[in-house]
Amino acid sequence: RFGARSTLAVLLVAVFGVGAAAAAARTPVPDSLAAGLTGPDGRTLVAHGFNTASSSKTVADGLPDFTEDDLDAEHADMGTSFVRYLISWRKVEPSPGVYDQDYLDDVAERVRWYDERGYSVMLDMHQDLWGVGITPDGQVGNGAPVWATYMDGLPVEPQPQWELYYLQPGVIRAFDNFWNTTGEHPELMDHYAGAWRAVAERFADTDAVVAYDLMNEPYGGSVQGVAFESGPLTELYQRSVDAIREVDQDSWACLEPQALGFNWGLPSALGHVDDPREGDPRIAFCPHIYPLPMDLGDGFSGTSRDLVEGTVASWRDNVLRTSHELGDVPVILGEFGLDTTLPGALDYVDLMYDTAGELGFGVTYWSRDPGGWGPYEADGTPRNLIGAVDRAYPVAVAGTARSWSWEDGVFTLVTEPDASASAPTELYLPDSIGDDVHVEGAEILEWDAASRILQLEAPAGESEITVVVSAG
Ligand code: IDC
Repeated sequence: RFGARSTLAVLLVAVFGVGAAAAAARTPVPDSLAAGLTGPDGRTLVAHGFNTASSSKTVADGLPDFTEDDLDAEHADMGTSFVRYLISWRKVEPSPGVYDQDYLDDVAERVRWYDERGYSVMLDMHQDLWGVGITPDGQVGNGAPVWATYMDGLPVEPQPQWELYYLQPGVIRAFDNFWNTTGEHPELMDHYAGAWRAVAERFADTDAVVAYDLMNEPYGGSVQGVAFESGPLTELYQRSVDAIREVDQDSWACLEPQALGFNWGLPSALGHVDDPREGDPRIAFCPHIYPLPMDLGDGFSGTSRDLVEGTVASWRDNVLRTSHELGDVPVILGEFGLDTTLPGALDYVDLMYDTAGELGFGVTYWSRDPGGWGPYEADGTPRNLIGAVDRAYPVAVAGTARSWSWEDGVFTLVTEPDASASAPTELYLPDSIGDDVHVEGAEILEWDAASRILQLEAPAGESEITVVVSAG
C-alpha cells in the first residue's frame, strides 16, 4: 500500500510541477458554463446514466454482460436516459484497415435497446493501459488491437494496483509508438482516426447516438502534461474529428483531457480542435474525476473528505477554464464513481451530482457493472447507490439548461427557454416526490406518474425562467 501511495504522489509532483498549477491560478475562471449538448430535436440533452460496462473490456466478443432486462431495471429504478457505452479499437479494427461490421452490428443491437426506451447514447472508445496485448493473458489492459501494440521488447511486470501498469516500460513504449514520439509509427494515429470514421459511418443515421468520446483517459507515455495535451493529443483529436466529419455531420465529438492529473484537480492544456461541419461546432469536453485520496482507497470522511472537497473545487474551476479555452463547449462528466461501501461514499455521490447541477452538465457514473461500485449486486439485488442516482433531473430542455438542484424533495431548474423548440421540456421525478406534483414557474403539459416524466410549457416571452417542482 505505502509503495503505491508514494509512487503516485511522486508522479503527481514530477509530472506536473508547480508551473502548471501556477499558470492555472493566473487564468480567470469563467463564472458559468456553455449551454449543453443538443440532441436531434434541438433540445438540450442532460446525460443521466451509467458507463456500460467494464465487463466488455477484455472479453472476446467485446460486449458487456448486460441484457435488455438489466436496462429495464435501471430505467425503472433510476430514470436513466443516457449511456456512455464502451466500444474498443481492437474490435472495430481487428486487423489493419479491416473494420468488423459484425461487431458494429452487435453494438447497433445494444444501441437499439437504448433507442427503443428513449435513451441517448455516447460511444466511448475505451482504453486502459493501452490494450489487451500488454500482457500474455490479455486481461490487464484493454482498448488497442494487438497488431498496434509495439512494446519493443520492454517489460510489463505484475503490479498491485491497475493504474500502476501505466508506469511499466512496455506500456509507456506502446503509447510512445502510438503518438509517434519514437518516430517509428506514423501510421497508428491515422488508423485510430480511420476506426472512428468506420464507427461514425455505421451510426451517422442513428439519431440515438448523439456523441463520440474520442479516447478514454488519454495517456502520453514518456511525453506528459502540457507537451502531450497541446501536441499529439490535440493532433489525434483533430484527425479523428476530420475523419468523423467525412461521414457524420451531426454527432458531438467529446474530448477528454490527459487523465493523469486532471482527474485529481489539475489543469488541462488541451488545444483547440476545429470542427469542419457546417454551422456551429459540435465539440464537447468530457473529463473524469477520481480524487487522489480515493484512488488510494479512502472514502469521503475525515481528512480524505477535506482533500476530496478541495479536489472537486479545483476540478470544477479547471472544467470551466478548459470548456472556455476549447471555445465555450458543453461538458459531460464521463466518469466518476467509488466503492459505495466506504464511509461517506453517498455524500460524495451527492456532491458530484450537485456540482453538475450547479453548472448545468450531465453525468455518467462509473459503472453499470455489478458489485461494490455499482447499482446492483451480481444477483441483481439493488445496492445503496440507487438512492443517490435516483434524483430529479431535466431529461431534455427546450432551450438552455443553466442549472438545477434537487434538495429535500424540491427540484429547482433555471433555463433560458426557446419558444421555437419542437418538443417540450421534460423532467424526470423520482418516486420519492409522490404521484401528485406541484409546479411553479411553468405550466404542466403532462405528468405521467408511471413513467415519472413531467412535460412543461414555459411562459411566453421570458428570457430566463425558474421552475420549482415539489410534492403536490
Ligand atoms: C476499472 C475497472 C476495473 C479494471 C480497470 C482496468 O473498474 O475492474 O480492472 O478499470 O481496466 C478509470 C477508467 C476505468 C476504470 C475506472 C475505475 O477509465 O476503465 O475501471 N477508472 O478504476 N479511470 C479512473 C478510474
